[in-house]
Amino acid sequence: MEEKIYSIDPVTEELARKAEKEGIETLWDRKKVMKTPCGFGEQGLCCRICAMGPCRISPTEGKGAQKGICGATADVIIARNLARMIAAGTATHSDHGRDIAHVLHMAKRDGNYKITDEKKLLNLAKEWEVEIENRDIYDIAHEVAEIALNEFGKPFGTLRFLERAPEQRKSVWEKNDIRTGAIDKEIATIMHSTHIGCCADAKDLVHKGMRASLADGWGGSMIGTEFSDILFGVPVPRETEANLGVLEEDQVNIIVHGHEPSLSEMMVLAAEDPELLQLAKEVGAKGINLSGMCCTANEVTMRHGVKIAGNLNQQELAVLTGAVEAIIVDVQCIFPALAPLTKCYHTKFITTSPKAKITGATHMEFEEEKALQSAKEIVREAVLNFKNRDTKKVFIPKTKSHAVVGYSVEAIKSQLDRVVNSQLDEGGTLKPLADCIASGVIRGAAGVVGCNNPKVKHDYGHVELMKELIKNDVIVVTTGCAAQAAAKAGLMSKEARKLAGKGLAKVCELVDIPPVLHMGSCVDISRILVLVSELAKLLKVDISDLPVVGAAPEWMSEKAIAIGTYVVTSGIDTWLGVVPPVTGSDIIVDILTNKAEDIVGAKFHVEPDPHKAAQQMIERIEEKREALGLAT
Ligand code: SF4
Ligand code: MSK
Repeated sequence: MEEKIYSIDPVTEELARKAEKEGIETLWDRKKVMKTPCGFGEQGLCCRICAMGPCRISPTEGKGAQKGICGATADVIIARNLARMIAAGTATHSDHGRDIAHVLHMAKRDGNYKITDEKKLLNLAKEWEVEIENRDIYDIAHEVAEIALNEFGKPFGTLRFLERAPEQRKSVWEKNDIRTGAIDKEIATIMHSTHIGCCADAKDLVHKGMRASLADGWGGSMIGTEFSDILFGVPVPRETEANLGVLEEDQVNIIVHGHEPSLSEMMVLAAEDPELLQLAKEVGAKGINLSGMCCTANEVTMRHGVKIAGNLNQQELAVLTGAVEAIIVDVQCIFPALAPLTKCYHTKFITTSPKAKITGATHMEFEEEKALQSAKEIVREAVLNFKNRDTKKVFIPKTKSHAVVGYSVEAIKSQLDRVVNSQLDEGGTLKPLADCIASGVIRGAAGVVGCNNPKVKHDYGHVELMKELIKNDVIVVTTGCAAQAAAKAGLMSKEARKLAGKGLAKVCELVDIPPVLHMGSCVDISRILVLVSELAKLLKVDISDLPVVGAAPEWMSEKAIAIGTYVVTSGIDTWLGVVPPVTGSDIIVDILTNKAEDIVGAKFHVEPDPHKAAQQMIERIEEKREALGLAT
């Protein structure tokens, strides 16, 4: 049989082989059946916004349909599609943020959800001018939560978190009318403007997309991150392991998959419940082994060291091990394919969110009012399923990697304090990092984020790009499935310092960090925004002046489009490894990859080869250094 190479990850390859042997289909098989993707769709040239269509525009100028039935041009159709993708991504992250704000609003001293980080709450209360003197901490929390919830629908004003950006950036937004208002309003405006017969100006639609994207990064995502830290703790460096080798043959294996920590935090507690551990023993298991997948894994590994089972493309492979008693999901990035697949094994596929019911799954609604009890009921199901495991089908690959995770901005600062000269510097700032960048010991920083996509060899884009960057003294911060690729490839271990250039390796040794820093889940890209804002303020420049770049080498989701857009709109050049569906419009391509720079000081670059992308990113970093007059 012809050997297909899907991944650079040996575990993924081993399990893909098992799937082939057992006649089980995976995403790679379905991709193959898809054959050549639709050329119209690939270039963004189809519109099905109204029932006069669908309309598709010929990619050849002067030949075939050049306009939709309503007269919309290719530029307008592509701009509308792009704006809708941004709106969908923004809605998804922001609804996550809203849910977490609701959880803070219901937190109470004797409840399941409590305040873990009072300091972070009080800092935010001060930032938002909430009275804190002589008040119960829970009253303060509820008021702060209510203010956050109003950010979604307030009739007037701009988003509060935009104030965290440096003054120069705020002026750019002000000048270009990109200071975003209420989160829901920005999303609704895009849905309105892209309706048949409304906005038909491609440039203006991209502008609307840029403004809405800020409602993601500086709105819903930032609320998600801040409030999760307040509720569940600010991440600090901790050890973990990554890849499907974290599954245990003699334990009940439970995988939490999805995004919101309100569920996964309770699952962590439930998996430690003495009664359920006893039950596990009674069914013949040595314990309960909880691990995570996709961004839920990032949330619980950053705060508890829960092991990372894998990233997006590995969700089916987890079931294929035959050793998973239950895969528990909430929202986003969950393949519906898990429903038929789990029927081939004993694995229970349990959905928990009213927002993401999946035909063929068992739905056990997670009720936040009785969160721990709900979580325990779900874990009990998994434990009782252990006896149904078919040992003949079990194959757990041995490979797993060691990683250090948990680099919140606060954690990075406290690591940097190790090199602070107490007579010269105050601690608790990013100044040592700014100094290292200014002196050229570290040339710059890159945020490498985003998904897996079967158009790219699994993890190849992430890992090769990161390796090339650190080799050239560019420190890498990462989130999402990219972070998990790095963890599996060993780039988050201290040994990875030997892959770094001399300057970066020295800094990593002094500060005791790996060269690739795990900053969390996709919503935690807001941590990167806070980090670059503080760096820019320290160096007294705009974010767009910093020798800082971004990349999403294997992106696939609408969320990733929203992220890329807010990163560019925040002033950071962003490299995409997968071509977005906009190439049918020269005008849109020109705005995104060229003119955006005149507006927001940054633009998109598209480069599928990670080595070439790394070189381009390094050149960009060097250009920015030169413009700032930093050491060559
Ligand atoms: Fe066709 Fe215009 Fe309707 Fe789109 S909105 S489907 S281009 S008629
Ligand atoms: S989980 S959005 S595949 S990073 Fe956030 Fe991974 Fe992309 Fe989902």
